[in-house]
Amino acid sequence: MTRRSPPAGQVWRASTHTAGRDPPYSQAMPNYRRARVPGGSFFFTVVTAGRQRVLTDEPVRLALREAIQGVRRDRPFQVDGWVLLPDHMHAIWTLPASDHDYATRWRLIKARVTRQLGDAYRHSAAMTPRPGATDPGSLWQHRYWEHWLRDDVDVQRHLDYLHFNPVKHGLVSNAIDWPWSSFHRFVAAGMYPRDWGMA
Ligand code: NI
Repeated sequence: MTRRSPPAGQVWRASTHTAGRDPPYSQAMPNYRRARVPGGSFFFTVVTAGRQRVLTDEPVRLALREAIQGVRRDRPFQVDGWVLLPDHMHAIWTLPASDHDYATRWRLIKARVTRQLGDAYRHSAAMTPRPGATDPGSLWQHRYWEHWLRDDVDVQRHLDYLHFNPVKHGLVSNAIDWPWSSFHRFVAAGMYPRDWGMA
């Protein structure tokens, strides 16, 4: 089963910005095929407050995983790809048909993570208080970037971008060497060769 596009004429929120430029390499694209729910797919970039490099800390990773699981129970969505970098993350989600409320999902996920980490991170510079706010602030930048993926080719292009990201940011020289990435799941499924995405 291949991915279906949203119904003709359906209006999705236009993207404000995307980091999805063509990756700087010319290897063959993997064959991206999987069962997909018939909703819209989106690419996201979410950044920590003050670009603090805390996202790959174990407590943050665990809080994030728990938050996603918790939010998905009430508001399902499919995670197609994910990469955690120290100060930001990229994700590709597919939402159920006729549901494009990713904004609520992200708001809940971000709030859960911030709340969960309160004790550990509350007094750290990682949480930037909002001006005039009485709460301890958020672990996250308020704004994030989203981009609707119009078809399989677009999804695949953004998966490549996402999986190449640790190399792009100079953290590793091979995609396979970055532990916090859905790349490993794709390699296991035979969708990328192990040596894909070398600097
Ligand atoms: Ni990035």
